[in-house]
Formats: sequence, C-alpha cells, structure tokens
Amino acid sequence: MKLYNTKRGLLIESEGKFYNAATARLDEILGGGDILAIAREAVKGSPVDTPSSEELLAPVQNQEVWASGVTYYRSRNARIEESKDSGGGDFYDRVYTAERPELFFKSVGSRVVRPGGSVRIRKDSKWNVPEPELVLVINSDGEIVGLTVGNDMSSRDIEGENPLYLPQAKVYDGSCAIGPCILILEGPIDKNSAIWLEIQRNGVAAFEGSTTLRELKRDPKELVSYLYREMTFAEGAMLFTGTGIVPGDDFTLDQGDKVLITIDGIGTLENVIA
Ligand code: DO4
Ligand code: MG
Repeated sequence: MKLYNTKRGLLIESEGKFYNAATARLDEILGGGDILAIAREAVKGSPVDTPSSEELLAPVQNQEVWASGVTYYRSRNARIEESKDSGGGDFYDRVYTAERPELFFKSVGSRVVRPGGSVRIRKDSKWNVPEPELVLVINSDGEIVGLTVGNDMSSRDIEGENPLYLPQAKVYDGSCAIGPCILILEGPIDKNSAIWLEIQRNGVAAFEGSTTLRELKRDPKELVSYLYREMTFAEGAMLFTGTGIVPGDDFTLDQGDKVLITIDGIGTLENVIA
C-alpha cells in the first residue's frame, strides 16, 4: 500500500484504487500513529477519484529532512575527483570506510519541492547534478515505516572547492524534492530494488543511469540509529540514504532539464529544473 499527500488530504492506494485516510495529518501518523493500521482501515472504505498529478504534494509535513553521504562507492569516487584540487578528497575515503556515517541536514518539510514542481540550480554555481536517492520515512520511535524517492540537488563546484562548503552546496531554495508517495513497509526493504535516473534535455535523454540497493554500503537501520542517537523527532523524520548514480564530470544540469528518478516498487519522482 502507498500513501499520497494531496490537495484533498492523505490518500491510500491499494491495488490501483485510492481511499481517504481517516487521519489527515502525516505528523500524527509518524508522531505516534500506526501507518499500516491506518492504511488497512482506510481501504475498508469506498474508493475515491485517482489524484491527478497537479493534486500531488510532497509526502512530508513538519518532518525534518536529513541526508546520508558517501554511502556508495560511486559517490566516494565522484567526490574524490571533484575535490582533487582542494585536497579535500581524503575526507571522502575516510568517511566511506569509517564506522560513523556522514549525516547532514537537508531541509525543513515546508521547503521540500512537490512531485512535478521545479527544483533549482544556485545562481553562484556552474556544476550541478541531481542525486537520486532512496528516502527512509521514520516514525518518532526511530522505526523505518515507509520508503520514498528523493532528489538531493547538489552543486559540485561549491562542494569540491572546500568540504566545509557542503551546506551551501546542498541546502538552498529548491534543492530538495520528495515523492510521489510513501510505500508503506510491510516487510524488510528489498535490496534488489533498482534506482534509475533519467535526465531529459529538449525531450531527449541526456543522461541515464541505474544502481541497486545492494550497492548501498550501510544498513538503513544503522543510518537511522546514528540520526536518532542524540536527537528526538516528535513528528518523525525523513532520511536520504545517499546517491549511487553520479553523471560523468563533463555533465551539468541546465534550466528546463527534466529529472526522472524511479525506484522499483515506489514510483517516479519527476521535476523540472527552474
Ligand atoms: O559528502 C558529500 C555529500 C554526499 C552525498 O550527498 C551523497 O553521497 O549522496
Ligand atoms: Mg546525496
């Protein structure tokens, strides 16, 4: 079952049909509710109209959005390459092999871009990529109760100039998109799931790549345990798990590019570069 946040409120999708969720707020569901029980109850009702793409909102309310970094070998290598002139590369190898993961703050819920909305490139950056990532939906008890798709927009030139510039490379208006829905977990995460990235320019594929969750070096539960180690999240949290797909060093995003990120079993997050 999947949960959609829409202009009509929360909807549950089951076997292609949509149902109203009795509890209207994700904050309540992730802050002490039982997402699976709420979904099971919802599908006992009568089906409602399928939401149009214009009705979709990002499946996040007051949750903080955090991100993990350098959790795939491809990400380690790309960062080492982009920071070779600043001497920052060693940091990335060290965090890739360290016990403690890299975690950074990405967005407040209100800044997250909706599915179909526009993500942005910073005006003071010349080298930009989308980062297609599995996003963990975590309740206030630190349990992973769902999965969604995220785009961790990143300015590679700013990040490569100095590792201390990471927050500026990663956190700005329009840098974080999540959606289209939350896959409600009813069992373990399927490590065979693939993540696909397609970037279209003028309607033609300018970049295509894929990876699978088998390439993710860290256990999602381990990432969550570090995030929740010294912080409470009364309304739950969202945690990006890192990117395993980075376009070649000669690629940068352009205005008007369309970014499509698909994760098996969840769906496709589509955004245009403003
Ligand atoms: O360390 C820099 C950011 C890493 C990141 O966002 C990723 O690996 O996905
Ligand atoms: Mg990332």
